[in-house]
Amino acid sequence: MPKTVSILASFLLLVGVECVFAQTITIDDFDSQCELVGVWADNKTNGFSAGGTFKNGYHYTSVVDPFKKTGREQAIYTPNLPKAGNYRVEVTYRATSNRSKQVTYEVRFAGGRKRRTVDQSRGDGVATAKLGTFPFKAGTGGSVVLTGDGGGSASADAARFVFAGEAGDLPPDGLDDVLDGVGGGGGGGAGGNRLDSSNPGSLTYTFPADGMARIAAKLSTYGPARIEVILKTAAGEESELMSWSRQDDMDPSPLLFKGQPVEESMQEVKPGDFSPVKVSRSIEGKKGDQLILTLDGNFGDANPMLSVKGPAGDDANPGAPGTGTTTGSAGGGETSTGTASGDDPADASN
Ligand SMILES: [Ca+2]
Repeated sequence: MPKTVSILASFLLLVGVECVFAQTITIDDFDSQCELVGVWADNKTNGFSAGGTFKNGYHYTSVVDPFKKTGREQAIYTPNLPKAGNYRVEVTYRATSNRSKQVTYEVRFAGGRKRRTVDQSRGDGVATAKLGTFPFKAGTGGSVVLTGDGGGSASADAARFVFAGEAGDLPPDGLDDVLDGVGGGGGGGAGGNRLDSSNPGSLTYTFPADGMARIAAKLSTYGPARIEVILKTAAGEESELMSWSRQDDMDPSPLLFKGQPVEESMQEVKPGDFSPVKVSRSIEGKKGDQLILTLDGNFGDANPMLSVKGPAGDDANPGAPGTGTTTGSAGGGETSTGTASGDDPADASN
């Protein structure tokens, strides 16, 4: 008997542990953890089809009275995460052809922020945008913020946070990702292979063997500033790989990589309003070749960065697991997978 009880107790303990921690936390637009800022309409008010959305409903910003949007609408999803770790973040919305092509989602995670622009006009019915996998602390410190633009309608349905492993087991950098505003706190500035506003200047990275190194750059600044990366071969030949100069936060000048402008390094958030975006590039080198990185200028409160990571197995920035190591989902953040569900023609008026 005692043995049976013991086994039963163990079983219940196991089941109990499993039940305590939900792998996926979903916040609906009608939940209290989703704060809607500005003027929002919902499908129920106007009798539109829910289009397969979570909990049978969604909100949207309308271009007509009486729910006409102000242009400053936001939906802020704040999960109460039971456990620290990496979470895959996805959002759903009701896609229709009259939606905005530029709905911004900003993921605020432990150590940084990442922004993605989603075209909500693609697809028809409920659609999902995968924003990537990010480290979060337990609790309510992280969030996803949807911001509509001044043009078309934006739609808000659910945000999902799917547990994807312990923090520290971050997947390797897989994409040229779009990372916004990694704060000094997450910078791990002690690493010798990262420059930022608290640690500007120059550093030299030497290839320990033939292989690839990965350089990430983002030139956020409020005053004149520059980034420069030079490859110096073991034979002493120098070539400029990256250069980026901006006069201030209004300067739209893009990063030059091997002399060519990298358009994606500056994102036009709104017409005439540009924002720098983190860009990563892989560089091939031979043993003994050097990369000379320089970041300097008058940044003000901005958080520029320039870093280099060595080949696999030679993480050039040990001890700073949060440093820019965010990875977009393999499908890319801007993929929206619309499912063809019964469209509501009346929706076209919102
Ligand atoms: Ca919903």
